[in-house]
Amino acid sequence: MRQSPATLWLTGLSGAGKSTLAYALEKILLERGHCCFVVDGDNLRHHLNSDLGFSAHDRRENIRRAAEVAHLMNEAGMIAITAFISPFRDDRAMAKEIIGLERFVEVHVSTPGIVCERRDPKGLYAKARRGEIPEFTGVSAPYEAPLDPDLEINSEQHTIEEAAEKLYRHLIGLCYI
Ligand code: GGZ
Repeated sequence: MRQSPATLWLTGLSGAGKSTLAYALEKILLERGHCCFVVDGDNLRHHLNSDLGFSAHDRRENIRRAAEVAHLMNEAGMIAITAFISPFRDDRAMAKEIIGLERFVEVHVSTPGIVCERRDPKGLYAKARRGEIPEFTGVSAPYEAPLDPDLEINSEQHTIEEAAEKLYRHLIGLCYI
């Protein structure tokens, strides 16, 4: 199947639906014969990046390593789908440089904070509000939304299948697949 490598960089708050969307898109791509791989923040933090915390410095290193992994995937010809909060514009700009301007597609999963907090699937927002998790994005640490993302998806306004299909069509529109 013809494809050119790209990295779909999903950024958004905890609970915005980044990972769910990433795996839904992976499923579509695999079913349609494309070669792809999900690089997930929660996952990487249990393994490759288990030495890192959530200070601005550690988040930057987290993003740097994630971008290097995505770059390797792209070099191997795969489409990479990353799911990281990646809250700082500068860090996302660094990721774009590592991956390459022509391969980097920034997707803002823009589910509002209030919705993410209401969902709170792991109870992390509640813990953060009680002061049990320091520097929690959206509560006690900043999230800098992209100013000009390639694509914006609010998981409140679409089903996951619709949102994944929208990403798939976007890849077609950009001639990656
Ligand atoms: C934000 C945190 C924090 C703090 C733990 N701030 O929704 P989750 O739970 O399953 O995924 C989140 C994950 C964020 O990791 P990232 O690698 O994406 O973060 S970053 O890009 O900012 O480096 C969340 C959990 O870790 N988590 N503590 N303080 N999210």
